[in-house]
Amino acid sequence: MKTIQLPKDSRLCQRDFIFGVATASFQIEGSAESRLPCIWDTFCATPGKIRDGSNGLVACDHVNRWQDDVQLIQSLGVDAYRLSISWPRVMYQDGSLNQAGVDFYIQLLDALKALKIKTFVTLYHWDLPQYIEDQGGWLNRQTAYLFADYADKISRAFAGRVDSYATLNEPFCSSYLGYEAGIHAPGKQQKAWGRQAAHHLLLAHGLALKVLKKNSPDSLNGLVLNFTPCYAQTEDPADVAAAQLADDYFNQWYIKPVLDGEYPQSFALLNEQDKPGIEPGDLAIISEPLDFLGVNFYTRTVYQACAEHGFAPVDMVDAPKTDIGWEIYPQAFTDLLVSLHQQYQLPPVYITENGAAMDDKLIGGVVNDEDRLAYYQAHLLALDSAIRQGVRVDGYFAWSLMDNFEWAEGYLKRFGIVYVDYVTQQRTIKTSGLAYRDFIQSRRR
Ligand code: GCO
Repeated sequence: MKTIQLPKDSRLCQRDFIFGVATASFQIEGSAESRLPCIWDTFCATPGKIRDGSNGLVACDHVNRWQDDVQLIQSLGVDAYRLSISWPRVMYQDGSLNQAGVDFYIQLLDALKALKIKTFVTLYHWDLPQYIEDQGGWLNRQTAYLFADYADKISRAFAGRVDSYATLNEPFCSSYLGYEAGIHAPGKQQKAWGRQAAHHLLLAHGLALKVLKKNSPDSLNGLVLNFTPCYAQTEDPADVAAAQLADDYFNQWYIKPVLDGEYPQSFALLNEQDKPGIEPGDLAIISEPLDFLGVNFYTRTVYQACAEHGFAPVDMVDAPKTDIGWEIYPQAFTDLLVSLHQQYQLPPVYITENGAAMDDKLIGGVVNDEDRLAYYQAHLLALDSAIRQGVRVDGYFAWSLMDNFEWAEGYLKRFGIVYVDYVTQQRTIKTSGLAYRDFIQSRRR
């Protein structure tokens, strides 16, 4: 069966539940010559950082092909499209707007609106202007204020064309992967830097959210966080404690300041030199109430106790995995949403990313990605289960509309429900994309 099946009484079968597809600027746009350099251009140009040595200079050539891509989005029958704005494409170093860059997005937003496709815009999906990184990037508190200024100017320029704004996509990735683990741009590698970047990103979110509520009161304004639920390898209290510590450090660190106005208690376990600089009033700014919370989910991680670091990930060698090596464990999707619902006063939730990298092959013009379709089937059922347990979820976006630049993996990992031939730029809807389309349209009968 090459279809998606859900119980007829599922919330996901209701017409007002929003289904969409998602992308991000650096991953699809190309046309680097018409924007300022960003930290990912610098990272790609650093030997050894990107697995296939690629970059985002062309990517999916979306800036030149946006009209065809809008038709592709429409052909999938989705209710909404999630995109991100390239900060270096719309602003110059002096803080003035790059009108050509702004006009690119205005024409895109207008075209989507004309087709009655809702627009979910993320203002920061990791492509920090390099000139800001040169001034310290997210280690510099001033960057939070530069971000708020960008949010102010771009939301006024878009003037009511946007149905939803998210300030940031996944501050965990920007801070931990970019400043602590060193595997994402800008490739810095110190615990203190990761925690300080996280704080300044959360501060940037709070400052920008207040501006968006003022400039765009009719749009849903919020934040997108990724969660990788942490499970204990055994019921041994040491393993359970390890999983809880990891959950604090990788997940709760970002949501608790935003929803509760405080860091997790494990903040106190940080060495003094690793604690971020926090100024009076910061947590009040960060916890500006959200209209919605975007949740990105892919997989889980299992942990065991570890004397040196407090927790150590366990490789689930026999578990089913995607092509990027992430365990396929849909129960964690249900568990995550139910646990967030139990821990916090959640605003309405949108699943802003869910999907899988698979080893796709284009054969005779067809990509028969039944493995990805099975992933979507299992995770939509898992989402249905969480909703039946009381979690309010109003929408779901497949990551991704099309294969694209997968950060440190370059173009080696394909997440799209549409296949991209990077030589010809030909788009081909995969079996999973056809099934996603057919399911979405079946709700309209
Ligand atoms: C993320 C990013 C996406 C990734 C996707 C697959 O969640 O990491 O938002 O840009 O491409 O998640 O890793």
